Amino acid sequence: MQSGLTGLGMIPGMKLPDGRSEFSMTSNIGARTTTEWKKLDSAHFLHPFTDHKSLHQETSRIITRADGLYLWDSDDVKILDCMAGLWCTTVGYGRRELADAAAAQMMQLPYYNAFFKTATPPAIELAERLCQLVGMNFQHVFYATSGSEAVDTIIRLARHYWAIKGKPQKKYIISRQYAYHGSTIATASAGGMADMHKQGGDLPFFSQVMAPYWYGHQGDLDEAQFGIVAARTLEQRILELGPENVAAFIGEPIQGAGGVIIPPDTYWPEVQRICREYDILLAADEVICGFGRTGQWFGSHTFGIQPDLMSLAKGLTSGYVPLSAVMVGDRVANELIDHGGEFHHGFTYSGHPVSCAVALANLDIIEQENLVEVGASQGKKIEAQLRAALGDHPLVGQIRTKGPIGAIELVRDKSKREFFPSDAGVGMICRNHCFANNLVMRAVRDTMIFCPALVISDAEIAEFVGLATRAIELTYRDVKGLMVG
Ligand code: PXG
Repeated sequence: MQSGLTGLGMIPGMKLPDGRSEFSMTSNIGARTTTEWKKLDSAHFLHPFTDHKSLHQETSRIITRADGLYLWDSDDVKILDCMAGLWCTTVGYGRRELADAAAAQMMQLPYYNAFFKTATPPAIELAERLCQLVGMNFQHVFYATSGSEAVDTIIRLARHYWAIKGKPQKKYIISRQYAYHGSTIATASAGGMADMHKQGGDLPFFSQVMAPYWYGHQGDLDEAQFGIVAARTLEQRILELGPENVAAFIGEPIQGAGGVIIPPDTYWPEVQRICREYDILLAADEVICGFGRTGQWFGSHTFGIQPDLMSLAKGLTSGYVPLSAVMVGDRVANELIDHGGEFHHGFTYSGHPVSCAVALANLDIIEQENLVEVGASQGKKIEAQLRAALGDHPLVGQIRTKGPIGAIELVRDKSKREFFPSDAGVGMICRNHCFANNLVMRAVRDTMIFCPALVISDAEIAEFVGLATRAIELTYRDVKGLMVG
């Protein structure tokens, strides 16, 4: 057997930023064959969100390297990644600037904590920069490592805030159907995924209301009317639970893992009104929507939301290293600082200096390359080209985008907005065709979703639209028999 390091080779000419020694981080994939990697993977690696028995029968695809929007597998097959990893790689793969920032910080100060009246420059600088970028009434940042930890922090902060205000009974967190807020016990409970509730994510004091999913909701309401109806399910639930028992509403500006549910324009203003009227904190989970994903810096900017709390992760570092943050608005921060006493909460890696240094370099790239504007305009091109190629396709019920994030609804009868029976697995059939054609596009139910890196070029857009069209056409051939007409 090889030791863990035998797969790492040195590439001459690569220098540490201080010039002291050469280094390489390239994995020598030739160290094992694809068959060996797959066998070892099946033997030892329990993947997240996976049916392990069926994966063992199918085996994994082993991804070995990446550049720009492309991945390569262990057989050197090139794959177009239109999911930015898992909604992460805003600036694309292979950005030397981020590797340099990590290496320089590791040599300068690889780790120190922020618990005992200490802090590190990257964490301080990043906090200032995030406050400037988010704007509104945000002047404080709390760091964690994952999106789940950030949302967990929001839950604890919201309850702590009300306890400080003398209302400890205000504990309920309201979210929505199809919401994804993480996979810890609390965040799975906060989310709206029934399968996660069944597997231990069923804590008390959480409640879900309707998602603003106009396309998926049968009925005659137009989008604007439906947005109000969906928002008012929150008001109804607050009244049922009693406003004196509700701490916060949490929502993703656009629900990502739930199927890129883009709410009608009427939705968020009504949610904001309801939260204000009943004195409920409003938390925006921007783990996916942050950093240009919806056409502006943050989803809250895109939809005009003024949240009290905001979670950030993924695009914060483009996923190169783990880091998350909670933006704490003045209303909560002032209470916490002035009257909160000690907040018994934090993580070993809160404000990790290497992660913060990478985040700063990532923000530099986004700013220097105008990626928020670029992403917004590339998103428009994606939508126009998808409409041209697939708008009239009988399987395609709706194409929707907001900046460089979007979805394609696959339906049985587009004239009636009628979906296939869920056991037909049409989305999964399409995802498999994408994968077989070396395109990463995800399926949520029968909704195909995409969120390419903001650096996607015109040629890559054309390639994406071509591959997506091919996969949808192949899916159509498979499922035509189930369709109406
Ligand atoms: N909030 C949102 C909005 C997310 O999308 C989390 C919190 C949790 O982040 P961590 O870092 O703890 O995973 C997420 C994560 C999917 C998928 O299937 C999406 C996520 C994670 C895993 C799978 O689209 N989002």
